[in-house]
Amino acid sequence: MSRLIHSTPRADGFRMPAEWEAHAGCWMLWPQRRDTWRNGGKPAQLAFVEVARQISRFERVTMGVNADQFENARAMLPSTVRVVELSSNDAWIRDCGATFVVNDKGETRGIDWNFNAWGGLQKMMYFPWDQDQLVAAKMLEIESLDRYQAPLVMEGGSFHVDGQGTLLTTEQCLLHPNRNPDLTRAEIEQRLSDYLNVEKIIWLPRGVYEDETDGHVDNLCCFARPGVVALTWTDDKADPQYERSAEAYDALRSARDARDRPLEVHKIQQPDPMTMTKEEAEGLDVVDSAFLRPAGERLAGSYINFYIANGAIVLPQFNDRHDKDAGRKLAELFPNHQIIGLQSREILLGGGNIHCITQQQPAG
Ligand code: KQY
Repeated sequence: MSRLIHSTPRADGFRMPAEWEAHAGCWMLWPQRRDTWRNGGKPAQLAFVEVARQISRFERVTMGVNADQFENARAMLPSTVRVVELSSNDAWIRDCGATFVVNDKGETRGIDWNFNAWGGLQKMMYFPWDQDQLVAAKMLEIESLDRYQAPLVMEGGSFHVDGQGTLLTTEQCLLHPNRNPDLTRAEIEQRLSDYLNVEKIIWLPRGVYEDETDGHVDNLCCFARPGVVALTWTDDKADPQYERSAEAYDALRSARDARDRPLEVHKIQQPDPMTMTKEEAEGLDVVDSAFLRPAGERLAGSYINFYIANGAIVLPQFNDRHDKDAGRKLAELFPNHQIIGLQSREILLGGGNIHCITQQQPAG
């Protein structure tokens, strides 16, 4: 049974743990929409299977699947992955799924954000998103965990926390008029603080160039531990990402966290600019009610979009000259984690990466 709780996590003594704190497991959703995933979804399904397989070596993985894909997903996924029927419109559980919070007694609850598919009808990523909106509540029903309904249009990829009271986000996303046009910055901060139990919000101006989420922070930078941040970077001043990373770097270096620590910032060189090929674009179904992805469009590739499992980092790789360097840098930042690089271009073609298709459930 999952009860709807009418107070806030902060009032009840719950907080969102950092991603590196112990997990009970990881949630994913199965990719199948033919306007997001090329060639009927098959290449993306193979990529998701590999992500699930690798994470399931370290923690339990649950894959939510629409009824018509249950048999296919069950057959493609290893038996170590739990497959449950859980309807969705697409496969971005970081964004539409529950965000988990814990208290000192080891209890876990979930936050159900108001999901509008990254900008509602203004963005028109796809329509409808009614099943995505139910994903968080269904996850919590399956786990018998109580649920907070947060009065904020937002996605899980639009913030990162250090588990010690600090939150990172971008102005480009959370202050975008297609999310919460009637709320002031101060009101948004209050809600973040009430629901995630944070004291300090560090606002970065913009996210990654051409990121269709309006600049999710989870593609730009993340905490590696309290006081330490990894940031996607390029030294190429002619690249539109340069300005964005440079302004984020300045904002991070001049900020202090909730415990008044300055932040150490590690630059992770981005992959060379990538674009969608003609063949890839032609593999997508054209649907009136969905975002069009034309050939030649820049893909928002970044190594920052990795998932921290219990004892492992599952890291995007792009067949790029920077792949190995990203792995080395992350191994330095996470000396107690095994680094597992996975080719993730098929996930990137859908508009996100490994962090966007996963959601950790803390051990509580
Ligand atoms: O980056 C993410 N968190 C999700 C990207 C979703 C894009 C929708 N096509």
